[in-house]
Amino acid sequence: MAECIFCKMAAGEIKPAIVHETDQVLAFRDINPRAPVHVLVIPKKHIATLNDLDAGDTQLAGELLQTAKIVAEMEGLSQNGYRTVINCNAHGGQEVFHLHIHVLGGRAMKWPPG
Ligand code: D5M
Repeated sequence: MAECIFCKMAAGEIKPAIVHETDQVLAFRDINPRAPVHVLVIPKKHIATLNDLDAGDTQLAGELLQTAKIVAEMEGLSQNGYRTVINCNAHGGQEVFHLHIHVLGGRAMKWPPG
C-alpha cells in the first residue's frame, strides 16, 4: 500500500530502529514507547487489521508470534514477563492500519487495560 507507513518501513523507504528481521516480518522500536521496551512486530505484506488475516496467512501469523517471542528473549523480557497486544479498529484503539503486535516490557503491566 503506497501510503502505509509500515509498508514503507518493510520496503526500506523509511528506516525504523530495527530489532529483528526475516524475509516475512520486521520488528522495530515504537516511536512513542509506552514501556521501557516497546517493539512492534509487523508482516512485511500489507494486512490492514487482524480482521483481514485469512486462512492463507496461517504460517505468517505463526511467524509473527514466534518473532514476538524472539524479540522478548532478545530484549531480556522472558523471565519477568511481558505483554503482547494487537489493537483492532476503533474500539481496539488501532491507529496504524497495518497489522502489528506490540511487545511491551521492562515494567509490571496493569490489568485490565484502559
Ligand atoms: O499502534 C500504532 C503504533 O505505531 C503506536 O504505538 C505508535 C507507532 N508508530 C507510529 N508511527 C511510527 C513510526 N514512524 N515508527 C515507529 N513507531 C510508530 P496502534 O496499535 O495502531 O494504536
